[in-house]
Amino acid sequence: MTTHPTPTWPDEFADRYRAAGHWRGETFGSMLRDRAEAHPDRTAVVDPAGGHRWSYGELDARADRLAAGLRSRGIAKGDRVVVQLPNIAEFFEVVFALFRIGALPVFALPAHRETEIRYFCEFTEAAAYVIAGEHGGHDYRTLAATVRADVPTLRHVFVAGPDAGAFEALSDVAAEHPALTEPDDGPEPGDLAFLQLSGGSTGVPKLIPRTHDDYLYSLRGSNEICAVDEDSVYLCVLPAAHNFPLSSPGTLGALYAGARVVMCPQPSPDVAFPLIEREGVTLTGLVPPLALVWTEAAAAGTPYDLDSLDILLVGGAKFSEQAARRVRPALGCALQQVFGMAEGLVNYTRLDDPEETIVTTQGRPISPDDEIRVVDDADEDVPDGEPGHLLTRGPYTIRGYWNAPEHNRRAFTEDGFYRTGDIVRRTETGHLVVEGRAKDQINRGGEKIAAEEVENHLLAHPAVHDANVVGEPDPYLGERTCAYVILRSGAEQPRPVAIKRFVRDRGLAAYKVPDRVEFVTEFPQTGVGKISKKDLRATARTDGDPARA
Ligand code: OOB
Repeated sequence: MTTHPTPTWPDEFADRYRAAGHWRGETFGSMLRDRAEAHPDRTAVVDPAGGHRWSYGELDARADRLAAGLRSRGIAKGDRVVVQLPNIAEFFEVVFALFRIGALPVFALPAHRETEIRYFCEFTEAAAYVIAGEHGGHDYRTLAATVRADVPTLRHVFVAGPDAGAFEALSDVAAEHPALTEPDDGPEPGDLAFLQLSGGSTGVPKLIPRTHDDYLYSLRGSNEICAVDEDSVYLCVLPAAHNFPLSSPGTLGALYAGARVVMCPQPSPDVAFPLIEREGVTLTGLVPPLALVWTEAAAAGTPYDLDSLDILLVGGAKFSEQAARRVRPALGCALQQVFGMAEGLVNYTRLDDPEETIVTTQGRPISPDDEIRVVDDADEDVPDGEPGHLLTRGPYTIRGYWNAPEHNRRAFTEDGFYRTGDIVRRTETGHLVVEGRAKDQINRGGEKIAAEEVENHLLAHPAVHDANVVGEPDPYLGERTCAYVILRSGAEQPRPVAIKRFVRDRGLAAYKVPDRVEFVTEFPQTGVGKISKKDLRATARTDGDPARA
């Protein structure tokens, strides 16, 4: 496979971002070392499921030992390593070890299955895959065995936790080797630190190359906006690898500040509320459906003391104004809306914004150097207050996806603005209100689903002639998926559940399996004869909502 050079910031921009003090020449490796030297005994990570409580000194030493072990297994600077771990302490041991040697974590989610993992491993020519043996009733070792047999570059599978099966336990990799205290050829601040996943709107997810310099700047900015300092305690409720809990301000923001991270093994109030009380959690981040559940649980009365909680961040999908208004009365904490994307740009409502702004907007950018354009279909700027496509460019927004030159020509303007695919309106205070989406994606309670990816799987079914996947409103998730399917002539109509099972059995993450399958004989068309997803969505709305049917 040819690997194309990773698009990066032109020199004039890089110089400007350095001169402004945004990029400070730090790496994640040096950041952890500095914190560990400054306060070795402070608690860095609490993992209630694994019974771990690691200080900064211990996390730093573990990262060193594992880095040395990984090197001895041939993992080198620039190598890609697919990391698929649940919310456990080892997540940080692994990613900081990789950061230290300059190998790039590829951040898979625990929900991903064979199809996604195989693709990440193949496409990035990954050298290793890191898993937790079993988690949430799923055996990742079985998946690893299949993928390893098929992907020749994949030399290692490392397993966090007690039973590595046929593979090597992380603890064995780390134990045998003297610590790698002074990596001589570690990464430079401008080098790539990791590859994040895009929510995507195409057949396969795109990979997002983030550098040490750019990501650390977004952490510093986020910490300032969310008032994170060394006394903060961040509860990681969402899957740790996702950009929101990772960096907004997230676990890495907390570690940057020398604060404490508590890994929440499950997002339900039953599990999270006692942890908030026990650890004195001060802030956390949730997607809207979970924020609703927490608000309801707290409003109904909880035996746990949630007094320590200062801030609830809600983002990943649109949070309705009504729901936003209920947060403070129920949970007794401030709300910050976050509208971010793994590609870069993150907007927050500010703690001192008026209540109306906090409940009706999705915030404003982190940086004065985040450039925002709101444009019409011809890329002409629209006036403030009018909806348009959001384009953005700035000190922590990528200039292109990893190894995707053709897609990059569509996803970025010639002068380097990222086409977010979001429809927004800018208020006169510079806050953004998300009005909708132009990209062919479903946002299922914060989990992004590229319609085309699911359509391709549906098309593989022998009875399916054509398929279109659209979002329809859901009171809890915001949106759920509906697959409209035209059968081949003469094919017997399968049961919807059989179609769903077919998609699941193709090894896809469960959240991508359509919530509803409708059989139709034709798709609505636009004036020029293209399929009109807009009209399909309108159908979905009426079908899906009994009140309107
Ligand atoms: C976050 O990142 P991604 O990469 O999973 O998804 C980005 C997309 C945005 O382009 C937008 O379509 C949607 O998710 N989105 C929102 C939103 N926050 C994200 N739509 C409406 N309202 C919001 N508050 O989702 C992400 C990354 C960092 C921080 C927070 C979220």
